[in-house]
Amino acid sequence: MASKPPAADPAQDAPRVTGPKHAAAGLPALGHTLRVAQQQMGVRRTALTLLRVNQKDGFDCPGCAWPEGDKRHAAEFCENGAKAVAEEATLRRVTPDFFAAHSVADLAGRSGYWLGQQGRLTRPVYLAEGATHYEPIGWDEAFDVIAEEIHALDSPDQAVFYTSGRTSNEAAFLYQLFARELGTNNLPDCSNMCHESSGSALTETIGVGKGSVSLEDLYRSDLIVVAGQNPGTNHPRMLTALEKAKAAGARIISVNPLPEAGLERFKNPQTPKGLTTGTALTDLFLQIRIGGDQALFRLLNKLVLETEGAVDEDFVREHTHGYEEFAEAARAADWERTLAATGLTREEIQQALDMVLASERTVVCWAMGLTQHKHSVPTIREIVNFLLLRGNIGRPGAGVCPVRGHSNVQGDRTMGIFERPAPAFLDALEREFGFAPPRHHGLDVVNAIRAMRDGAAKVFFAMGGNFVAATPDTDVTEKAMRRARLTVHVSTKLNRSHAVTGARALILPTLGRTERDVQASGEQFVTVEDSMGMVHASRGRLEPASPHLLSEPAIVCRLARRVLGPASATPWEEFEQDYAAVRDRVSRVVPGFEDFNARVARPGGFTLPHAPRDERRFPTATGKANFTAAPVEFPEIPEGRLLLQTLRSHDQYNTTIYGLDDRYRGIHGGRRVVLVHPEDAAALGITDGSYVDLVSEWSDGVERRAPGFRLVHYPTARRCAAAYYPETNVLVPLDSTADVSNTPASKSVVIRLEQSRID
Ligand SMILES: Nc1nc2c(c(=O)[nH]1)N[C@H]1C(S)=C(S)[C@@H](COP(=O)(O)OP(=O)(O)OC[C@H]3O[C@@H](n4cnc5c(=O)[nH]c(N)nc54)[C@H](O)[C@@H]3O)O[C@H]1N2
Ligand SMILES: Nc1nc2c(c(=O)[nH]1)N[C@H]1C(S)=C(S)[C@@H](COP(=O)(O)OP(=O)(O)OC[C@H]3O[C@@H](n4cnc5c(=O)[nH]c(N)nc54)[C@H](O)[C@@H]3O)O[C@H]1N2
Ligand SMILES: [Mo]
Repeated sequence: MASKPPAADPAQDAPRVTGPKHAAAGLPALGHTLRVAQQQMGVRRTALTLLRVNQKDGFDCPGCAWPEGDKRHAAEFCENGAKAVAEEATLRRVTPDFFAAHSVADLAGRSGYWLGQQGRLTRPVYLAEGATHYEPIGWDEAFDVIAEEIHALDSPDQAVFYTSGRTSNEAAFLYQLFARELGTNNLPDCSNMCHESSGSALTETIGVGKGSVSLEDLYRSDLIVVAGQNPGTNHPRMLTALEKAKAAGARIISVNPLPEAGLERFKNPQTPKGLTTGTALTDLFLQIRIGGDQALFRLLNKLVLETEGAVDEDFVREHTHGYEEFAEAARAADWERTLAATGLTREEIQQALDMVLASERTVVCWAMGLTQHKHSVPTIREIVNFLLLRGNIGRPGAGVCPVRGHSNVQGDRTMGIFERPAPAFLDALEREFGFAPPRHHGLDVVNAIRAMRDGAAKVFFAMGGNFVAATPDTDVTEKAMRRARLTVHVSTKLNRSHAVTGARALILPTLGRTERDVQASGEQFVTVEDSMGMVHASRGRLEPASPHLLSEPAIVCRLARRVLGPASATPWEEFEQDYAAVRDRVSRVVPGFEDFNARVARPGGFTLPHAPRDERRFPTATGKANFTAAPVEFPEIPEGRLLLQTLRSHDQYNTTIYGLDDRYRGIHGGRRVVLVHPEDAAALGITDGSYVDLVSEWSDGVERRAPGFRLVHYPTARRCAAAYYPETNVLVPLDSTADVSNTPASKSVVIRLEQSRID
């Protein structure tokens, strides 16, 4: 059956489809970068700004958390980093006139793309109770509004303090300090939706919830497995590292339901070869069914166990715990069940095994393709089993590499942005600041939504991000948000969360990474931590988008002074004036930051300690690296249904939409597409180019529907489908989360397709 686009197509999309590409980057990417950047920033600003990205005296790219090498190129940025910079350094401005012209209801009817295109926020604005429009407000008055609502709460636990992962270490440290002095651990963050599953699995098994490899380790490895990650779009600089690793002899297995162009072939624009053929990256592509990874690694583990001499017995004996129980579970792994779970063939798994056995030094990299399923935590634990078996942790060229998303999401967690802080961290805070921090756990993202939905949380404060668009179950979440007494967003750009408000609302505009930050003691810098535990300084040089902006640290300090009043012994004023004073405190509270100010002054910064990597010491409950033996799970896909993953296009940064193309997947001019295997589409009786509604099926029986998606034939794994987030978040049930980590299972959504109604 064929159908036309529905009349009320929500995004007015008209996607054109040209089919997937087989290589990423190269000259087209460079041209694209400059065009996008110049549209936002003009030619001169583009040149000045892009040359400072990721330089030792420049600012940290607000794109992803991939680290920089020690030797920097003049152009140490990628196409998508440049887009992130352009988005922030744009010359477009949202002024008070804009808010006078557009009511909140009007803003709520606009697309995320349109909102983002309006430019940088320039003034604090306030939506009074019952008002239809935001109006300018002074900073002091804005803090008065917040203080009034917080003081009216029955308990500090009725307030929620969200963080997105761009916030600097300094701002994050101050922010958690403020929340805890107030008396709550309600510090949900984007990590709850992102790598929480990795953190949960790694903390339990190796004792540190972070990756254990450096760039050097990648270059020294024999085998790199890239599972559930699309670096060509989301971590483009990683392709340079993979290329270098290959040149040094590494082989690459990619495990993905989609053939991602960047992993197939990389055309590095900074090398002569890159301008012609480029480098083939993947040696073996395992086109896995969504959610089949735990089964795959379990079977590989069985096969390793059955191979004479393949297990690193010395390592296992000396450094691990739980081997026998794990080995028993692994030996029971079943070929037929694994083939069903993965959709792979015996030959493919055998080939993978041969590569695993041939490797002395193996790294496994992963991202959202592994973390956003019900069984994500046991899946990542199984990867740890896989590495432990052959002694691949704490050895050069080997280890775990969860590739983090937001540029400082890892640092924010290190600074204490966590709803379940470790007692040792709270003890250190207590010693340093002389107050008793709350010990009971706070709300994560999903529980914060539940609390707002149920009226148990009444003040929502966001340090960056776009909460209503990034979180699952859009209808539920938006209703929850509207029940709040007050919603506050510290933001650089306009987004949907500003249009879905509590009874009262504030937008507090802030400096971005690219901008100069001058406080009473002079010009400041901030610090960030990348995905590999490197901490370094970031200095913006551009004039701020408006003279009315405050930095994130300044906002927290003023808010804390106003809300906590003289009862707080913390020198908030001093912290605002001089961020070095904040770093002095961090150096006494957070292990690994001793002598912070001196060490971060060195070009390139310093690396945080990581006991498993540095000394094969595993700070777990058993004092060893823990093997685990969870039952193998994989999603069941009912007859006539598909399993949907919600992912990123090449033209977006999470909920920020840069444009309507997904160049490497051959989608142009629209985002409402659903990628389906041609044979699955045929079996469902739906032709390429038809318009369908995606209807999510979940045990609560509630109908969740995303209307008007153009079906695109695509070589994805069978019975799987893919569509972009955030348009599809409406389909992800709030209660569908990963066990243990409570991360929304946004890569495992059971859907049916219904032909769209034509009005
Ligand atoms: N340009 C750009 N850069 C970004 C971002 C952005 O939006 N735009 N976002 C940043 C953030 S916050 C993050 S967390 C990262 C996200 O980086 P990614 O994790 O690369 O992001 P996704 O687009 O969600 O892609 C998920 C990948 O996993 C695959 N996958 C899905 N399900 C499965 C599965 O069950 N098994 C396996 N093996 N693979 C699966 C998908 O096909 C896809 O290739 O990127 C960061 N960098
Ligand atoms: N269905 C589905 N849902 C997902 C995902 C998925 O794969 N599928 N991925 C999840 C993941 S991995 C993540 S990390 C979350 C992302 O969730 P968030 O981090 O909440 O969302 P972003 O879209 O990154 O936030 C963008 C907004 O941040 C603000 N901003 C940008 N820079 C700054 C800054 O320097 N300071 C301040 N204060 N504000 C700034 C801008 O106003 C911008 O509109 O989404 C999650 N949601
Ligand atoms: Mo993320």
